[in-house]
Formats: sequence, C-alpha cells, structure tokens
Amino acid sequence: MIGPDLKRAATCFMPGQDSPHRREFLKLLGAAAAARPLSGQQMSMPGAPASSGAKEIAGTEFNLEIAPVTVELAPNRIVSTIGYNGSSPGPLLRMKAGVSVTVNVVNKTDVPELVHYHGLLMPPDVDGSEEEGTPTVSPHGARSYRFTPNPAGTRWYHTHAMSMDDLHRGSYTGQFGFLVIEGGSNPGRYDQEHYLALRDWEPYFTTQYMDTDDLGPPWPQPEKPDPLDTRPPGWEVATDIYSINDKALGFGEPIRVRTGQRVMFHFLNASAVENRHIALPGHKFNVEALDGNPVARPSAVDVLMLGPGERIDAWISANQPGVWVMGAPEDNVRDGGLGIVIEYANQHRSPQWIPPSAPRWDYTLFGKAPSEPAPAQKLEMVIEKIPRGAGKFNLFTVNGKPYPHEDEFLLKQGTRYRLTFRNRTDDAHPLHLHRHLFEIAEIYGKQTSGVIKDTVVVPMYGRAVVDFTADQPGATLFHCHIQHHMDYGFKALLKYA
Ligand SMILES: [Cu+2]
Repeated sequence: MIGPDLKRAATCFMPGQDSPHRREFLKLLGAAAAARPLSGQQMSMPGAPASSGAKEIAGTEFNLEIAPVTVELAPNRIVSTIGYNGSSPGPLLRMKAGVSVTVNVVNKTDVPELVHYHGLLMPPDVDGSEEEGTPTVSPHGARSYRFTPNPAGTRWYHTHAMSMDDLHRGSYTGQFGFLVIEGGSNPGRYDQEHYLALRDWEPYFTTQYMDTDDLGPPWPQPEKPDPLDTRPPGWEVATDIYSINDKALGFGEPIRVRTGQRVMFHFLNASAVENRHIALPGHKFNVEALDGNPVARPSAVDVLMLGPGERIDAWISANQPGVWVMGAPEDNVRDGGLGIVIEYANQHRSPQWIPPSAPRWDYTLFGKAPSEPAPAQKLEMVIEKIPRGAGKFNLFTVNGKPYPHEDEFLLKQGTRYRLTFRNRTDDAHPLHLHRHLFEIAEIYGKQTSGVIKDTVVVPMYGRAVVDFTADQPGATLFHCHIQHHMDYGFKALLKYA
C-alpha cells in the first residue's frame, strides 16, 4: 500500500533528515507493505473500531501501571518503551465532569514518575507536576491521586518526568493516553468516533534539524531580532518513525466508513518533539473543539495542525467514496508512518494520497470578534534561545532567565490577566499553562475571542496574546510542550500572592 509514496521514500527526504535508522525502517515498511497489500477486503465489519488502539476504562476508580511495554508499529518494527497497563497509548480513561475519581498509580520502573492530567482544572498537589509540588510516584512505589475532573472535553494524561539528555525517559516514552471527561454537549452528531494519537518513536539527537513549521502562510514576525543570532545551534531531537496510536500507516486496521456517515475524530499530538499537520484528500475537517473546548465558530478546514499537547475534535462527512490516506502532508513524515487508511464500504483499491492544495492553519478561523474589553492586568513572557547555552543543547529563557524564576509571575486570586508571549526564537513553540484555560486574544497579528485552550503554538518570531482568570490557587506551571525545550530552561512557575 501507499505504494508510490513508499517507493519514492528512499530518495525523497531532505538532506540532513536521512539516518540509518530511517532507511532501515522504510525498507521494512516497503517490504511489509508489499507482502501484505491492503485491499478493500479485510476481515472486520464496516464501522468497526479504527485501530488496535487502547482499551477504555470508565467509572470512578482507575488503576494505572507504569511498566515496560512493546509497541508493534509494523511486523518487524517493534519498539520497546514504557507505557500504561501494558500498552501505548495507555487506556482511554472516561470520567464524568464533577464526579470525583481516584487514580491508583503503580510505578514498576526504576525511576520516579509523575502522571499529569492535561487540560483539567485541579489542585497542584495532584496535577502531576513536581515543580508545583505534586509528590512523585517513587520507583517500584505506588500513589493514589484523588480529584474531581473538570471541565468536560477531550483531555489527556501523560508523564511529566524530565528527560534531559536521556531519550528513554519522560515524554519520549509511551506514557500517554486519552482522558475523556463527559458532561458537555457533544460536539456535533456523528455515526462513529475515533481517538487518534499522533506519535513518533525512537528519537535521536541531531544538529541537522529541519522542521516543517513553515508549511503555513508567512505570518507577521513582530519579534524577529535584529540582528539575528547566527551562532551554531545546539542539538535538537528528531524522529523519523511515526504512528497513529500504535500503528504505522498501512499496518493497522483501516477506519471503515459508509457514504453518508458523519465520522468524528479526536486527535491528540502526543509527540515530545514536533508540531504536526494532518489532511484527508477530498474531505474537510469540521472543527468543533480545540483542546477539548467547543470553539466559538465551528469551521471546516483542509488541514489540521497540532502542537505537542494539543487536541482537536473534528468530524468529516463521508461523501467521497474511495480508499484514502489520512496523514501528514509532508511525504517523509507520512512515509515514516504518520497516517491511517480511511476505507469506504465496497471500495477496493490501494489507498490514495493527494497533497492538500492550501495547507493552512489559523486559530482565528474558529474565533469571533472580541466583545469584552482587554483585561487591565498584564503579564509578559519574552522567550529567547541561547544557542548551546546548555552545553551541547540550546538554553531557553523566559524574561531573560531559564527556570527557576523568583516571584516574577505573581497572580491575584480572581483577577483576569492578559498574557503576551513574545517568541524571539526561530521555532514554533507549543506553550502550555497548567491547571487553567486561556482564551486567545491575538495571534498572527489578528484579534479574536472565543477560542479557549490550554496549549497554543506561537509561530517563530511571532506573538500570541491570551487572557485567563486566576481562579485556581496554588503554584501553576507554564512551559513549552517540547520536552527538551522544557528541560533546558523553557518553563516558569506562576504563583498566587
Ligand atoms: Cu519549545
């Protein structure tokens, strides 16, 4: 399957992105694909679950075991990592908004761990951030977290351990899963729904890093330094092997649809490393919620973009009979496994990929004109990168200092703040605020409102302005959701006065 792309893959990726790693995997992908061509005639029933993905646990008592797992991305491509309850992704945890739960975590590894519940409004002692004061789960120890899940929506859980220079720790491992909080209005009516985590595997260090964040239109760059820092950059983390849930493109069960169906996808970018795009030829994504929060203006787009940590709930109308690849627009990423086959009933051909004509992502498409006055209280974060400021690695600073800060970010309970992120670096960073939700007020030089998030990708040399209310007392972690940026300075603690 993915025949033409796979065949081209051996020669099409960009200089500097090749690695023995990648070549070997592509060969395997190619060989396995040839041996097991996907056709329209597979065993399961139309409308059956999409992939071999994780089990689901619902109720008020949840048990999570952190332990080594293997992930079979493809035959002959098995990754060893750490996961939850024997798999990666871990089980989907289904909770009810406002109904308190207990999560019992057993850590069967040799290192301290933390489980963070991302996108929830909860106290710092259970949030899963050591910086905020959540106790760790000790090696071969156990700990229970009790909390009341809120608000309703597509959330997720993942490790919050640091990795530093160890690519087998923290969010480079398979410790992630969906956490769904029920209780809101369902975003759209649909015939099927699928939880799809975008992931990459076997990261490595490189100084030849080329990211693909320039895929969108050129945004204003109000924070571009003059002159630019031309010192050689430090090591970055890259990957060439991808999956949706636990399968590389072509190796999981296709998502089987029927003409006329409305199919809801819940996407999560569970990568520790990179922002990702997703497209499906011939179909538009009707975006209903971002980071689990219903948007002010649901809109249809050709391409989705998710920074690490972000979620998108979007449905398609199944109205283009065929067999399609839904995946990354970049050939090298899709050929490396980031995609899944969408197969209409009674269609028998190899999956088709057509590049999207206008790859474009813009949060303001889902917002409305601002109607509230801007909050009077202002906070600013100037983000800079010092090439090789942390030995082999780049060092990131927030307002001129790497973590930790003193009391630079003091919040007054009940006050609404306008927080400006000034990104003076040449990367697009997914910025995450724990235990609070924020509303985008300005991005790409455009004003908006009604887009409520917990993570926002601030473009290179760009600016984002977000508003939030300080209504969750206690220490609150802010950080970039790219693991090695966070580990090397890119975080700050907000405190309540
Ligand atoms: Cu970053």
